[in-house]
Amino acid sequence: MLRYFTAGESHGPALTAILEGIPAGLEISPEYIDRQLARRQQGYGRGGRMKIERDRVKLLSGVRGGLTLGSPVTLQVENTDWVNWEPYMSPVNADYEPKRVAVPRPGHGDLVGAIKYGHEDLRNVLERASARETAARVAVCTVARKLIEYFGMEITGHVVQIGSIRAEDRTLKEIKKQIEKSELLCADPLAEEKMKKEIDDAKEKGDSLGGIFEIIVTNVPVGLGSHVQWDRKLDGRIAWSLMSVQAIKGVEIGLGFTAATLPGSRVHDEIFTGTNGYYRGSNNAGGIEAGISNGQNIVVRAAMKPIATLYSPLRSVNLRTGVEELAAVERSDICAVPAAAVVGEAVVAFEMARAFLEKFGGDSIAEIDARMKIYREQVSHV
Ligand code: EPS
Repeated sequence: MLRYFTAGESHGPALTAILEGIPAGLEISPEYIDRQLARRQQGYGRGGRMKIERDRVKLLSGVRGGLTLGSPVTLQVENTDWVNWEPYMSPVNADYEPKRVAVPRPGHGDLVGAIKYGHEDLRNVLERASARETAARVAVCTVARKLIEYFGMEITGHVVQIGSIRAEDRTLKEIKKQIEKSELLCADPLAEEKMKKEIDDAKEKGDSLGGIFEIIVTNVPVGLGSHVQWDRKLDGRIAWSLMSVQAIKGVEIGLGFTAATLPGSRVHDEIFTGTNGYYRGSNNAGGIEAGISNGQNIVVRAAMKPIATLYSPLRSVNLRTGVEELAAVERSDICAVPAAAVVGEAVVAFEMARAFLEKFGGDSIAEIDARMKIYREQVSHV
């Protein structure tokens, strides 16, 4: 079973992740993971923290000489900002007062977390609720990404909407080419200019912006996930993994919500047969039917709400005095949708790897290679 945990506070010494169940013999390097960490830090609209950090992973266990051992992989990303926070965040002697947060930000975990865990200082919640945690997730899920890439799958994320600006549809080839040079991971340069303008306007007003990103997984084998039990359905698992990313409020697969507005004749992907076996005339299902990958590209979109920290804060209540006040202002981003798209790629890659290992699992890459070969022969005629 492939699983991971992350740990670490936003202004603590480091973020740590432990990955278990990755087979032996997978090639992995810190540089490969760092590329994804760097992508997560980018994006027009990011805040001051990204100028401080230069996220890099340290591999502390489970990898020897560039190859996984089959034992748990420990990954660590140090917080450069820790030097500025040690007096207030130290596990031993922490001075709470100078950094105390008493007025919860609507939309952040501040209030609910404080009620649930009995904290008086909201910092005890926000430090872990922070999207800084996604640096650990990108690091750990990138090992899983390497696994699915080894077996031929490829994953692409791109931004399709920011605020009210929607990008025009593009082919996957165009998307891959355009996002290389985009500050917003957006394949439509005209829309990108408008998106930047909308981010600038939000910044000026002390506001924040959300948006939508899309993840596409190509070269997916038929048969990942299963219809036989609710928690084995691949679409459900992908949706869960994306919804677990900070600020994600909606997920749709294939046509998604649009499918609800159309008759069945315009939704379902008709089946044809040709020299290479079965094929479809469309991909409205987004590559998954009955919770099982059908061999088409997996296409999934996630909606991110605007970041909860507003520089022109919303109304709230001071939990110490009980008096209504404006919410606390923590340093933050104006818009982090491109970063969320990179996190989305990572968590979807993890879920694909998990489903892949359930089907073809073995303790080593060589063992899985052999199983894949048999399966490919078995389904080659369909
Ligand atoms: C983030 C680091 C955080 C925030 C952001 C994401 O750093 P700091 O709190 O020191 O500015 O920039 O987190 C949030 C937007 C949030 O609401 O928690 C990161 O590394 O991605």
